[in-house]
Amino acid sequence: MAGDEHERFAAAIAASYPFAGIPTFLRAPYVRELEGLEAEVAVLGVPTDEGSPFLPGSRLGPRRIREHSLRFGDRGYYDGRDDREYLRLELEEERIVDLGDVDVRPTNAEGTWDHTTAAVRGILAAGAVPVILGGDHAITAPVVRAYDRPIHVVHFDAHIDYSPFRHGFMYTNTHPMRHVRAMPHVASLAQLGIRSLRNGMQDVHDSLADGNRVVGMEEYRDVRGPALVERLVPPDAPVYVSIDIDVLDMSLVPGCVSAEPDGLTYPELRETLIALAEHADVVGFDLVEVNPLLDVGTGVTSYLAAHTIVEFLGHICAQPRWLARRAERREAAIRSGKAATSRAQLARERAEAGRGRRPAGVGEATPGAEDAEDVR
Ligand SMILES: [Mn+2]
Repeated sequence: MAGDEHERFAAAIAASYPFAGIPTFLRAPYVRELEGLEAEVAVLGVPTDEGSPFLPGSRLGPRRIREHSLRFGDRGYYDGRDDREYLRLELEEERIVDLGDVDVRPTNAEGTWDHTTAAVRGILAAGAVPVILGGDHAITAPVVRAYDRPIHVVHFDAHIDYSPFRHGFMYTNTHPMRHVRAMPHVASLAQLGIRSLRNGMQDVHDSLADGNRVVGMEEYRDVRGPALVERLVPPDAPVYVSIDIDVLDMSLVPGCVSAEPDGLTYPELRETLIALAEHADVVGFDLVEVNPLLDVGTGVTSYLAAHTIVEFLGHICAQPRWLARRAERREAAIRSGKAATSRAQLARERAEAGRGRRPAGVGEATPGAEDAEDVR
């Protein structure tokens, strides 16, 4: 194909609207190969709900969250509160990639866990930060065990998720934090938003006896934000964050099997996530327990999950420590002769190679770009 013919073709099949195209998270490139990965963020789905003793369906969470992420488009987002754009450069320069999903092993929880741990280890070895889409909450245990250095874990949930291991019953979404606490590299565990009347007294007492910090709604609302985060983790410490969507109030999450009353409002969750991004070094996070089978027609629960991930990720990537690390990586790449290419260069190269990706470069006029901005 000649140059302009190719460009017309690429523009003709570009997906501008959220209902079109193949849904990767924020339309990040779908990558299957970790070798030579330059990306800083790797999205990975763990589509299993075999740890759900009540209603199944959260295995469909990763797919639906990706679909709703497309409503933010592929150019990041603008926040009028501080009059700035988030994630734009990260997407333009393909610093975020989507690795697709872990290969789950139906009826073989240990097999699924092994694949999950192996996938996350690969992401960490490639120097990227994993962003994990659940799945039910059981998946947090095989994700956290993939880290090979000391980390702190901050857990948002209505439930304590600290059931004892009995008769081989240990792979459910009521167990992950007991696994996490037992891992030698987990320096501390803080559990926030814990409030369900179905939490067992013994489970809560066990968590406290193991030295975990359990923050109920009263303390959460009294302290909140930066002051709360300072109580939980040391400044600049590596922190893994696990977000059960049921930490939010029941009224916000119809598509969640374990929704509970008296939960966080979105601003209450948001301010603590942003405080964590600023105060600590977030080295990975997951969002779990979205169940599209139970959701209302608009998919608000999946939308809210995508919204939470996008906003948290936006603030993580905006931190000075993150920008400094990026500069270091770039310099190292230049020194080793493997300098990262800009998206504009990549697009041109791809267009020349005839591989059909939309040739939308930084600051370049693209046919249909005005329409593409309006993706909500
Ligand atoms: Mn949970």
